[in-house]
Formats: sequence, C-alpha cells, structure tokens
Amino acid sequence: MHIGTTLSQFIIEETRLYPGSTGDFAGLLNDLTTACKFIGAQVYRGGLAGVLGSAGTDNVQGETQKKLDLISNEAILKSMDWTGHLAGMVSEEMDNPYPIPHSIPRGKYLLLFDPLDGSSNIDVGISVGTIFSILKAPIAGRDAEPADFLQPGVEQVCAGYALYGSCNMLIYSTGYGVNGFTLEPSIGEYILTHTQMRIPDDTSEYAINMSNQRHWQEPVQRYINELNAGKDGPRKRDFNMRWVGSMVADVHRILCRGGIFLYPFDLRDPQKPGKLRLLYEANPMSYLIEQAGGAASTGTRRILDIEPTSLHQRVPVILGARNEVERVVAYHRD
Ligand code: AHM
Ligand code: MG
Repeated sequence: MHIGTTLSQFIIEETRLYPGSTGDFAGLLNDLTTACKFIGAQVYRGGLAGVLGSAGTDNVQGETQKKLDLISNEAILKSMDWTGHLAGMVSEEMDNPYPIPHSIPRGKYLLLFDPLDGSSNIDVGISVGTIFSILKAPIAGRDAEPADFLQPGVEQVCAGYALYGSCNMLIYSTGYGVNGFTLEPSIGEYILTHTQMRIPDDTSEYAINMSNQRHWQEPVQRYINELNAGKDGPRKRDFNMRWVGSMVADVHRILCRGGIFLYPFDLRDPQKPGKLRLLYEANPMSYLIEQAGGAASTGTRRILDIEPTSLHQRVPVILGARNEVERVVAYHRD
C-alpha cells in the first residue's frame, strides 16, 4: 500500500523545476507547514486545550485578539525565525515587521501572513485558516525594512492557506497551478489529494455579507440585485448564496466547486476602502484564484497589480469565476 505523495516530496520535486534552486524555499515551506499542523491541532482541541476566548488585547486594526490568534501568530514566528531562509515577517497581528533574531543569518525571502483568519468563527466551531504570502527580499542577507514588503501581488513567489475545517488542508501555488493536500492525522503528513484545482468560468453561487448591502456602491447593488432576482430577472436563472464569514473557507469552496466572493468597497468608513487586507489576505488569495483560472479585482483594477502603500492597507475584493468577476468589473465601468 502506497501512502501517496507527501507535501515534502511534492515541494522538493516542484522546486527542481526552478534551475539553480538551492533548497532554501523547500525548507521554508516545509517549516511553515509544520506550524500549520500545530495550529490545526490547537484549533481542533478547542475548549479542551483552554485556547478559546479573547486575549484581552487589540491588534493594529483595532480588532480584539483571540487567544488562538496570538497562539497561531507565535507558532508561525517561532517555527520560522530560526531557519535562516527569511529576512523578515509581517503578520496581521503585529503593527510592525518582526525582525529575525540577531544570532540567525538573514535569508532571501519575506513571509507575510494572517495567522488565523476568520476571527469571529474561532470560538464557535466554524472553519478558520492560516493565509500566507512569500516574496523575495529586495536585498538578500540583511534585515528587511517595512518598504521591502510593499511589493505588488504579481511578485509573490508562493501563496497559500491552511484550512482548519472538517479536515486540516494545505493549499498552495508557486505559479504552476494550485494543488491541495489533506493532513493524514495518523502519520502527521499532508498528502496530495487535490491536483491542479480549477475554477469554472461560470457559476450560480455567490458569497457576500448581505447585511452590508445599504453601504455598497451602485455597481455591486446592481450585480447582487440581478442575482437575487433569479429566474425572474435579467440573468434568467436562480443563484444560491453561501457565506461562511471565514475567507479561507469561502475561497476554498470556490476552488473546489466554483463561485464568486465579494467583500466590496463600501461607504461605512472612508478610512477603510474595504475590509480585507491587501498583503496577507487579498494578494495570496488572488494569486491562488488566478492560478486556478479565475479572476480577482477590486472592481476597477486587478488586485495583483496594486502597488501597496502600507503594510496593513485594505482593499475591496471580488474574486472567483472569471465571467462573473468580469461582469462586476463591467458594471463598474458603466
Ligand atoms: P479577520 O482577519 O479579522 O478574521 O477578518 C477577515 C474576515 C474574513 O475571513 C471574512 O471574509 C470576513 O472577515 C468576514 O467579515 P464579516 O464579519 O463582515 O462577515
Ligand atoms: Mg484575516
């Protein structure tokens, strides 16, 4: 009996596609997946491990941090800071980049992550996940400066997420399509289960937080009204809505069976052009979606082309089935 292709085997075989590869990247990704196994284990133990509930602190975005947010953040920092592969890290949970300890050599990569996305779902048994983006440091071997992380999403060398759902899954891409792995708990290894995930160009399923409807701009109002009109409206067919409220879970559903996801621009707070953060939510997810044949836009421009201006900047996000995303973009042009 064959156990299948392990994630470590897959990573090593994939990095051989890159001429001159030193193995640094394979090492980096392997260490990151160890952190994801640890975080998943804490999430699944939940109340048994005493890890649920608020930590009593706020992050840079003014959001209350959960105990599991901080445990997950620490797990990634400590799994990665000793490796010698990184020049710095940026996390949703930290105001400033995390510096690599003095005694450790500086590497050539930058890691950006949301340690546990879907905060409102952490304590209630709903799927959450870890999102990550890997960039090349502009200058290898020295401490990364904040400006080094401000690269457009097209520069990502790898993006992915771990989903702590009905099982622990790891999905990633290095630019050769999107592949998914499922944790086999009996041996503690992620095994390849989803090869070359693809998003159909069309869909009848959408994901949006409808309670924000009154704050949306006209193009999104029009698009969603048309979907909700179903067979009786201009689209002449019914659409189904799903909203988990954890981006990882909503994007995973789209990678598995198609759909469109919107967290659009809204007029609630002029300081916040959207809810989701560009560098460690929108960019890695947009990279995966494009690699799977879908599209990702703010409504007026491709997300991966945005030149970031700050570490925690927010953007409107519309991603998934190509024809639906293009329709929303066309409504913005109108
Ligand atoms: P978080 O990083 O604080 O968890 O916020 C991001 C999450 C996404 O996972 C999800 O798509 C969105 O916020 C849900 O927002 P809402 O509370 O409007 O449903
Ligand atoms: Mg998040």
